[in-house]
Amino acid sequence: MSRRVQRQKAASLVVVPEDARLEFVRLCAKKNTTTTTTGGDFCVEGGGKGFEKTVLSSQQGPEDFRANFGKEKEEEADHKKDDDDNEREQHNKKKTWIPYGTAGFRCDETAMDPIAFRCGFIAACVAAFSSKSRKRTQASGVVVTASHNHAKDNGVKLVDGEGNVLGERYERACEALCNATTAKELHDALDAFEEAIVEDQGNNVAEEEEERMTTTTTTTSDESGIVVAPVVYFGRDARKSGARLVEKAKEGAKVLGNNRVEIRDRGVVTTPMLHYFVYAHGKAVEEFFTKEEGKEEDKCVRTEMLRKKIDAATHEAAYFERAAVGYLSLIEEDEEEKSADGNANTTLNNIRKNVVEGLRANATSLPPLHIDCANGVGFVAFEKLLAVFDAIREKSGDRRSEQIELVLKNGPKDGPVNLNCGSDFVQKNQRAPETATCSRQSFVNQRCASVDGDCDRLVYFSIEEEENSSKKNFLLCDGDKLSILVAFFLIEQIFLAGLAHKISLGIAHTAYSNGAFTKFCEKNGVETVCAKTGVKNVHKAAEENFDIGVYFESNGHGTALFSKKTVEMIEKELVDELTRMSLEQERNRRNASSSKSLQSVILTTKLKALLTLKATIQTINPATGDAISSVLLIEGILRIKGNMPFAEWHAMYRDLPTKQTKVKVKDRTVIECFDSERKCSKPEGLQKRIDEILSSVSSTDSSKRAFVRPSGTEDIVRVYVEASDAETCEKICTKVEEAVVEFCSF
Ligand code: NG1
Ligand code: ZN
Repeated sequence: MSRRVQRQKAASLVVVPEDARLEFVRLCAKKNTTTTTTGGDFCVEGGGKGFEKTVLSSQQGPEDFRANFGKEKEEEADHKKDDDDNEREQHNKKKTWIPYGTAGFRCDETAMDPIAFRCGFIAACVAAFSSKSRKRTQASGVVVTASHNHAKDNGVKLVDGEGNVLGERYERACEALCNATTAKELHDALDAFEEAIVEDQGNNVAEEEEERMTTTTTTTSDESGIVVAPVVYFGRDARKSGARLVEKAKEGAKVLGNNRVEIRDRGVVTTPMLHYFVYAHGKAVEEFFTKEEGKEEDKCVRTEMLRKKIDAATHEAAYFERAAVGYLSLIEEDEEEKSADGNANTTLNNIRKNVVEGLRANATSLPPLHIDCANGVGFVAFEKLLAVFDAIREKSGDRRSEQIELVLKNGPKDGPVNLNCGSDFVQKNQRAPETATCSRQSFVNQRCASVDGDCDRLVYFSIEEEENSSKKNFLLCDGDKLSILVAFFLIEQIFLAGLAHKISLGIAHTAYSNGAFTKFCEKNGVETVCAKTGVKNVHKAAEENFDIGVYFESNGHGTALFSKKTVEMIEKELVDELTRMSLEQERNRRNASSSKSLQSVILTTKLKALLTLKATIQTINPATGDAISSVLLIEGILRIKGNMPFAEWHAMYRDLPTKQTKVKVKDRTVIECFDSERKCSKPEGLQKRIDEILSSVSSTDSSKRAFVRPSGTEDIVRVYVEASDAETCEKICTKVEEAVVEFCSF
């Protein structure tokens, strides 16, 4: 049966129009040996060029890369088509396969063009077809970035209609699509991709049905006749190859046809900003229909209104304003608190102090925060944020924005992205950045933070120089400590808001979290769940397990997720509380009572906590972990905690010494893991060896642990060790590295 007949038979699975499908396959199959010239040109015979090539090309130029690539093909041609050949073919394919890794596709930038082209097409299809629902977003996103990787790499992260990372449902199909080397493989991969879309549509429709049962609105976009084309948002970090790859991706999207999808290129932006635009697009559409905006107008006027609304919501000004205003509301001081210290305030403060064993603070003011921006896009974005604060101050005279002083260091002009700087460097090496324009010394005795190349990770650090000595102590507040600070703060606010019994709050983390962190959470009654590495996994764990799920990977990638139900509950409580308070005030006035009752003080505490929770929600990027919004949230919390000094935050618990290294092996995928990647099942014998190493080195150390896993973003195996002293860590690490080399060399 021909493919066309098969497709017609399974008509319900036909999603991508036949004309676009054929054009896409034609462009992918167009032979061209270069990967850096036009659109979707792709050497079908060659297939994708993955990490094997990455290693070659990161040491050699693209020309050598192509020369080697050609050589491989010649060698292949010399072999007969026998069983050995087949095996070899499989092996070669595996070698050049670019996996859908921990965060999308990533490899040497010279090999990214065909991937970018195909991802553009994928994103266009997701925007156009993955949703049938009126309130759904009909948008998607493509971010060209390789995050913390070195400057020679680049990659693509795909964003779904809700502003999240494109779901697991699509991963295998995307991987097959981006690695297909023949027309048949492309068609098969497209079929699988269509199946994923149909599954998605089914889910969306079911969800909408459920929602319809519980709401009274009946208008649909079909009934209103308003049609706004689906949009794909494009953005890139500050890498040189970014502009070229965005163009490739846009070409891929255009294959679907201008009438089916619109393209909006947002230029150089952080990854979380692009996620936010897609999220905000969806929210704008949802709000427009739910509130029946412009109901009395005709269809054309309403269409224009919707377009404008989407445009305003998805511009960077909207993103920065939301975060800045959120921060200013967060640090808003209670007018009463600032004024007299009458009975009411004393009682209020006592309640604040005593109700939970909260975080103490004793500093008088917070020194400026020096931010290492990894020579990346974060620098540009933070500059824009500061400009928004300036504008607010100028326009409204709001001096609260002076309460954030950021000293920006290491921008895109200061050197190659992530080279000896950035959060990955700082966290993994436990040392301050050192770049051509910014010495390590310039961070000494300062309050410091570091973000990564695409500005979705954040760690805080400080280097204290001992008086009369050249000895410097490096102190790191990594993702674990960000989680603790945020979670404890929110627990306190929920308690003060009287919602502790209604809202579950916990922390999701990965195997890389320090043992001291998990112990500290346990001791303080904070629930935790361990998920597989990668923000998509931790995000899911946080979402599934808690009403408010705080998550940060140890490398500082994370956020706090508030479920829809929780946000609604907080908003409703706030309205109720304001109503109760005005009634109370009215009663007080009538009773001509000059001093407030204890009851009204408790109400004030509750109201303040609810307002703080609302401001927190606004400060946080609702779509994904975001270093900019995390800086604002942390700075806000530290200020609310009475300008908590870094050392006090750092001293909440003492990290166990750890060691993280990378081992280069022939094929890292031979390692398979389980138990949230804390153990490995393959290659056979490796786990047993790790266990033996652990029990042979320092048998009395009960805190020691070690695990290995293949990286999803680099062509290496990661080794992680922790123990109660650095020397033991070192010993275990060397032995585990040797075991990895031994077990993975065949
Ligand atoms: P891999 O390369 O799979 O370990 C790294 C990080 C992840 C996540 C991704 C995405 C470590 C140990 N791993 O993944 O946590 O951030 O990059 O950027 O930091
Ligand atoms: Zn990143």
